[in-house]
Amino acid sequence: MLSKKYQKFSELIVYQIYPRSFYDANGDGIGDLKGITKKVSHLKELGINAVWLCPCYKSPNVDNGYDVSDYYDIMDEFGTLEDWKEMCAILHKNGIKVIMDIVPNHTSDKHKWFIESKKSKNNAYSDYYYWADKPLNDWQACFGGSVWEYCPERNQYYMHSYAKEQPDLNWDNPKVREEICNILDFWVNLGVDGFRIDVIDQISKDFEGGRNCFGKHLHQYINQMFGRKNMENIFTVGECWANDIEEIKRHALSDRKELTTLFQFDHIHKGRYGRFISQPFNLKEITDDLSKWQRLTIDNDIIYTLFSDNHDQPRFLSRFGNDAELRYESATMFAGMFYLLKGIPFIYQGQEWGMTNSYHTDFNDFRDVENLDFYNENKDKMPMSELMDCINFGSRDNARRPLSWNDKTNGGFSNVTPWIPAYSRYSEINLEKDKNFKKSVFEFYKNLLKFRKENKAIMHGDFIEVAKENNDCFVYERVLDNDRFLVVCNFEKDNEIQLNYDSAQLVLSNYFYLDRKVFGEYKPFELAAYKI
Ligand code: TEU
Ligand code: CA
Repeated sequence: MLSKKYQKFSELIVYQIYPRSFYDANGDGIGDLKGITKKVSHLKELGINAVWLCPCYKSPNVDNGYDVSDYYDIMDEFGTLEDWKEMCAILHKNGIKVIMDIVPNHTSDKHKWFIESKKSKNNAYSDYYYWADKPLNDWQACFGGSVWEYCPERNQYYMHSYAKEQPDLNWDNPKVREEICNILDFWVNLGVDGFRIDVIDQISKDFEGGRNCFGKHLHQYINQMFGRKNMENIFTVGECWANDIEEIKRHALSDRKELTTLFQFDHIHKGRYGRFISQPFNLKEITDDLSKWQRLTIDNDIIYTLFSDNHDQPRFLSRFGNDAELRYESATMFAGMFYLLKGIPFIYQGQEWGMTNSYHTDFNDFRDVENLDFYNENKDKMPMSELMDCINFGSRDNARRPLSWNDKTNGGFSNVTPWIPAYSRYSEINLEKDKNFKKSVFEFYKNLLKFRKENKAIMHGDFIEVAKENNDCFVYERVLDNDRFLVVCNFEKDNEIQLNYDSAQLVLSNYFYLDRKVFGEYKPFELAAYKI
């Protein structure tokens, strides 16, 4: 049974904001903090109670803010610390908690620590990063090439798990740990309610075991950050690629003095090979992952995170659903499929009105550092049209196109040319239009979240999968004492579900049924929830 404090955390419904693409309030083509402040009423209407802000610290933006050059200040394009305080106060006034994204594994190469560190082998910052006379291994960096980069000033190599402009901090240096703790305290003192921690598993490296993560000190380092008194009521979600429950328990959650929860990515890898090459898939593979992790987290008393999308993934709806004639049906079915499970819902901006992938034929329309890498590696190996298909399929920019608030210039995001070309379908798919449709994705999200908040069985109940043998749907019960619900998520085909629940009453439907029996024929991407 979860402690009271954890019960409270598990009632969060988080909305993820990628500030650069959310809303441009001052007309320079870049989303900003004032833009978030302006849209608080939208968040309130949706019914979320927390926002996670992707990094908004000072940054040269090689990796859009995940390369931080000053953790104590706001990036110029986004505004000032005063703007942040104003935004935070307004969110709080509306009952919305603020979760900051902290990047402890690496800094920007323009951070003063690195600028100093690379000057010599014996200065105050020389051990803030990993330095070696020659590459210590053949590990590959996430955005291409070796993790080891030569630096002429020191005549040594430094390590970078991501772009070469993102040197990894040396967490084995106690001074580094202290610096990060000071940064966390600074933001806690300003009133933040939680942190999303970027690649938490990588702050301790397992050099002997040959893994760039889950080193032997991870437990200690996380505890040093979050096991402190002032962190007691701070919500923390770690980003980490663990797929072994024992590892998660051992490293991240033991005694609950470390992280509240972490993201688990198994389901996100399906249907592709690497990032840019698509593979056939069956939705059952994904729901099998969800089902497996429901069981594991519930049995081990761990809070799970429910998400289909984030800023690193193409739109789930386009990858796994039908983003053409059944767009409404798949957007809403997926919402029900994830957010009626046990765990903390995370909604990524634009999901709530069914934004899809964006289609572009010119490589100049893309911005992400990761695309460039793939492009350079493959431009002589594949025909251009095939290369562009891969990039359109897998690019993180799919999630980073400016939000389509209405059908005006650039989807109402900004009057001027945005930092990245607008979402290709904004005149057809935008919030204003969506709200005027009978089939409104936004309306469905509102009802769904309201339903979730009103029913303890959905927030806290057990999960029992049923009709497992039917490969074309995902059906589960949510149960808390006498309170019982049945959720039917039908996949893309018409499908007969042979289950009898005699007194079941329909409570949610994306096909506008007022009543229907559990037993029977379900339509493509139909979602039906019943009180049983
Ligand atoms: O992502 C870390 C991560 O696990 C990568 O695999 C990431 O998913 C990337 O998309 C690889 O294809 C985090 C952030 O979420 C991401 O935006 C950053 O680029 C990265 O860390 C480096 O800070
Ligand atoms: Ca702006």
